[in-house]
Amino acid sequence: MNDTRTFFTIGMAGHIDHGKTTLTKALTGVDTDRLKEEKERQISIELGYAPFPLGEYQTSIIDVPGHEKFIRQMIAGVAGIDLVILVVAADEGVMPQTKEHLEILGFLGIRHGVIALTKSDKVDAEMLELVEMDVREHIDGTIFADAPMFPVDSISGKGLPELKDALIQLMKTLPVRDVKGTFRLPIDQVFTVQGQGTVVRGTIYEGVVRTGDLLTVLPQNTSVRARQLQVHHEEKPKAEAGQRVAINISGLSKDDLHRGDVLVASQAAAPTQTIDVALHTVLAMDSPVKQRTAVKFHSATAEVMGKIVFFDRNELTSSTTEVLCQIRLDEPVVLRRGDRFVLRRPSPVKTIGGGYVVDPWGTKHRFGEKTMQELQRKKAGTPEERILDTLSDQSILSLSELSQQASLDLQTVEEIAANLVKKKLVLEIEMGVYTSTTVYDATIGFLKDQLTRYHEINPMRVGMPKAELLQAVHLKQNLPKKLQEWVLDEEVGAGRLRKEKQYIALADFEQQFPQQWKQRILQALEQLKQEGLAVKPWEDYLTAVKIPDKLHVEIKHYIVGSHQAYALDDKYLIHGEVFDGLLNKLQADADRNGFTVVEAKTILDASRKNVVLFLELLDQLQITRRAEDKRVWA
Ligand SMILES: Nc1nc2c(ncn2[C@@H]2O[C@H](COP(=O)(O)OP(=O)(O)OP(=O)(O)O)[C@@H](O)[C@H]2O)c(=O)[nH]1
Ligand SMILES: [Mg+2]
Repeated sequence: MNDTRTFFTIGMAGHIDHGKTTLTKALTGVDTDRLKEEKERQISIELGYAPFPLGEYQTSIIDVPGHEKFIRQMIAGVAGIDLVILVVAADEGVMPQTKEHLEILGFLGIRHGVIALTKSDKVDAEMLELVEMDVREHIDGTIFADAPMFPVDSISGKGLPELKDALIQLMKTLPVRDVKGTFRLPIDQVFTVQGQGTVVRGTIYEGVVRTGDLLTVLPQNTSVRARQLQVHHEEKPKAEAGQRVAINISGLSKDDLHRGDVLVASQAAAPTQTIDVALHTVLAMDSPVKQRTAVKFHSATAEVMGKIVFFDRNELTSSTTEVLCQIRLDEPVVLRRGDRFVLRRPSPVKTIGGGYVVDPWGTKHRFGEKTMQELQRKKAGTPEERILDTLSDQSILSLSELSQQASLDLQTVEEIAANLVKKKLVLEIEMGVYTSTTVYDATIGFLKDQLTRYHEINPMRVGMPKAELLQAVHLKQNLPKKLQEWVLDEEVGAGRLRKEKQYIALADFEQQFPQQWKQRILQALEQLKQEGLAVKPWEDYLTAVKIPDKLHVEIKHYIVGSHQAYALDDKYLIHGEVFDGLLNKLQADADRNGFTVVEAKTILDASRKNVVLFLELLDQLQITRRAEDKRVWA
């Protein structure tokens, strides 16, 4: 199984009727316009999702509506994506929502995409060239400036192979999502499944979720359990950042949940109503935005009304520089520092701009230079945030490394680290060496995933050799072995993992025969039992029931390790019950002060050779020992 990143979420974007849904269907076979109203009006209204296997990648496409009235859905849809297909119809060229979607993608920090010129079958070569130039002109200076462009015809399929190929190439270069972060899922759909209860769906922003996890719904602040996870209708034990997941949760009904609520693994994210932000405006604003103007604030799947507050001006006109200001919201939302947002005017609805959250827990500030300086400082991050961010990035660091990488002096780092340890956000692995709780939790997760897989493949082994486990997790997640080792010790100490000699196992793992071969192996064991001490080589029993050769060694290890059988020598085994029976007989009938091989042979009634082997086994197990030509009980 390949553990490098293989799943991505691709978003569609583009003007109404330009062919996003048709292209989605041509690529995936899924018609994402499912609603009756969508069919009747022949426009998309809600977000559509389609699994899209692409070479070695398991991607999903999110189809968004292009109508200007449904920009909210569009923002919710593209907020969590990795890359975008910007759709422009060749017979129409760049239209208002082409531009607006482009702006929104920029504000949301989407960095990667390709452009599809749909309906290319409707225009001639000359027209196609003109449209290409038109599009190039509009993407000049945006992040799509260098994006590859492909004419396609979604009806005949022409141009799709090239488009797919470009997507694959792009995915090869995409960065890995932050699976180390604390799990966070902005909910975009809530529904009830007959007989199962409430299910929420969304794209995972950060972290990993596993079946059974205890989660919190914000802003309600209610605990729920993730009863079952599905990725594109297939049940999975876990899902991680970048994947679309449906989670069946316990404890809340459909009416208690809404699009815009957030499912989190801890309280690291809390609802807030006053936020300090860094804002970039659209280039062509119709009229200035006045102090305390009502605005619509969109972030991830949430849309909330609020007021914009400036501290260095009374109105905002189009600006090419960043403006630090505050948004006061009418309702709580869940945000983290660095989260992206889009601001729109409520009526007539127009995008003002967007940017990122500088401080999710802003307070009331005074107008003036002092506040602006404070906002500048916040933008650079508090020392705590810098330390936590650095640890999340680097996993484990010493005080001096932390001081260097977070650009803080040693004494400050020492004080803050001690404080963070008290708050249980940071852990001290050894004197002066730290990791964060988030990294610790992620590490346990990776170790357990690895063990789960190992147990599945090797159900007969006690556990995974520790060195192999550390190496596997090190290779896949680049987590230092020192950190893993510490986490392992803690988990073993707490009884959540088990350690036997150099082998590590999940606490509830039980060794067993592979399901597929179990019956036959039991048959072989039964045969072995029937034959007492007059056994054939063990291999023969397995071969007789057609167990593949490659499993022989493993099976022998397991049955001997679990005392279901005993090894007389390299080749011969006797059944555990036979062993017990013979031992009892010998203990009952042999002379208490010692016995010879000949005497034992008479009692056990077996060949001399096997009796000798059996007695040697008893010596080896320290049940008996040799004393000159006799054996005595040890
Ligand atoms: N000839 C031709 N027609 C196309 C092509 N792509 C889409 N169409 C047609 O264009 C119309 C609109 O297509 P949709 O896929 O619904 O457009 P959309 O972008 O999803 O529209 P909204 O979701 O409402 O924004 C449909 O009638 C399609 O059949 C194409 O490549 N060639
Ligand atoms: Mg559509």
